[in-house]
Amino acid sequence: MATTNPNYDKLQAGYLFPEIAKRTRAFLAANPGVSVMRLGIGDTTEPLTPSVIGGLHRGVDKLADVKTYTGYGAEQGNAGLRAALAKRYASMGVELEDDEVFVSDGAKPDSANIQSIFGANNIVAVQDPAYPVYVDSNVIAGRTGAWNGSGFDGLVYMPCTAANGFFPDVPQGKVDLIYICSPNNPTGAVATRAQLKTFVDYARQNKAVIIFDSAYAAYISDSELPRSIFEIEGAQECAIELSSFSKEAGFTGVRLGWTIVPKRLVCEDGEAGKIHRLWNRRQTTMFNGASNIVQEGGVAVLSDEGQRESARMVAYYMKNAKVIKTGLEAMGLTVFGGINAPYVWVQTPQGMKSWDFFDKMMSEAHVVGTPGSGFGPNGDGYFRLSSFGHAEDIERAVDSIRCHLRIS
Ligand code: PL4
Repeated sequence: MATTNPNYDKLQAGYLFPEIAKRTRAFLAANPGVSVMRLGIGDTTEPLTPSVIGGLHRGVDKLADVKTYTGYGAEQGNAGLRAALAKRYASMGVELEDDEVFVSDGAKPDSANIQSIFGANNIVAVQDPAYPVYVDSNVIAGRTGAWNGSGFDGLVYMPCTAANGFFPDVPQGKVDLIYICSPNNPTGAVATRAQLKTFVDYARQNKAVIIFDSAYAAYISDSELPRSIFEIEGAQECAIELSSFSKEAGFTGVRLGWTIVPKRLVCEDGEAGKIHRLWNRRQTTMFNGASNIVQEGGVAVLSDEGQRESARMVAYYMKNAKVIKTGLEAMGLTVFGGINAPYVWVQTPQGMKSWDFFDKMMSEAHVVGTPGSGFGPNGDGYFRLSSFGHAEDIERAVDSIRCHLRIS
């Protein structure tokens, strides 16, 4: 008799983003003729750049010719793309071997799958609030107890609040896996070198592993801020980095990312090289490689011209972030993020619950955002607005908030 994985029963309601889509559909059904402005999901809207289109075309053309046709590629990614990614890290002062780079179909699947190479009894620490995949994948894997009304038993929540600048202190006790996202989704905070060093020191002392999500690294404009955890000395002994072409180059639908697993990485029962071997084993067993066409697009993103074009795309979205941030601040709202990150983290007025503010924003301003509580207990009382959108739509949404949202 087959049974289901009981850990799924511990998960809360629906996954956050489909839940928002469901509530938006319900609002639209109840309010015929009304249209909403979507600043909820962080999804790119601007077309791929000419270099990338050229790369994708090259990928297609190769498949049209028997001399260049390829079928299954290496599960770890094409050699050219791995080398180009390693070269990018070298330009940040990070020396990696090409085979420490694992190409994937995005940071979301890798951030969900990476936990599978670690022991079932590992204690997991997450920033609170955090991208929900880190928590849910560990709940499904059975590393937590039940939902206790405000969080999962057994999970270590590291509060990220206005008081600590949305970056946590290292855990008091011993934890084994630590998820850090910088630039942060959802708060828009970016960890400094000194802040990351506290975690690298902690992880090395405790033989813990940091899982660092740098999906928004391209949005950092302050040259003092680290774009990779490997810019911190010693991080290759204690960290894995997940990243993505999604937000840097508009690949949310194209699908391409990468994960760096250093060979020097160690943990309690894993000598240097073992974690790298396990991820290689996991990927070769359960993943058949990213699309060969898409990987050509990725190589194009990393070309000099591709990088210039991506920088313009990032600047476009960051201009939107500024419009949101300054518009809401002018209304008297307290707003964080939106400077080196594409998310604006809004404190709800009068301490409203996030979902109540979601309803209010939708019904009064017709703007969809993401309730902070969907990212964890410390997200309650906050609301995330995404700067991914056409500039005119973002301006329309901010105008609507200014004209219609009643905040006093
Ligand atoms: C909606 C910190 C967005 N359905 O595109 P990927 O898989 O390379 O990267 C996904 C990802 C990875 N890491 C972080 C992210 O914030 C994201 C994307 N998050 C958001 O609005 O928070 C899109 C969400 C998508 C999802 O569930 O990821």
